[in-house]
Amino acid sequence: MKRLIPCVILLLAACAGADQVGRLQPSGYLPDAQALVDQADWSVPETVSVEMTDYAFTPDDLVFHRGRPALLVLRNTTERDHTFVSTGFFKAIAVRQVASGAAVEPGPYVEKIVVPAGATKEMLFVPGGFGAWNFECDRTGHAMLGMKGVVAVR
Ligand SMILES: [Cu+2]
Repeated sequence: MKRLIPCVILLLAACAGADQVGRLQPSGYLPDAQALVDQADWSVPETVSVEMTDYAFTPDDLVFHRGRPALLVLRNTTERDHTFVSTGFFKAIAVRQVASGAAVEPGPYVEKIVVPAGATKEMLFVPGGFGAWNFECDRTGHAMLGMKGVVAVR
């Protein structure tokens, strides 16, 4: 019975159709994320727009720059929900906020972005570390069908 409980919790998390954005620092994330957010100049963020379709991200090769404030726009033009997930990338960035219209979720940490059918999400962030990581939509089967890509910080 003891072994069953973590599985149930994982299952619930997988089904929850909500962003995971907030103040609590998950293990392995930037300890100074809030300071990076507070110190950044947000007047001219480096902007990358990505369209989410069935089943692709376009473009699927994203590049940002360490220390340079950035805006990632995720536009879902389909009739189903999609997500943007990249644990490695998320661990290396400090997030000011994830917004959808007037609805704003403050960071500095993000573990998952859900973009509902027809919606757009905008993430303001500053990369704190170099690297290149895979990203994907974590809906069942979507990555296998092509909904994945690579995001780099140079
Ligand atoms: Cu998807």
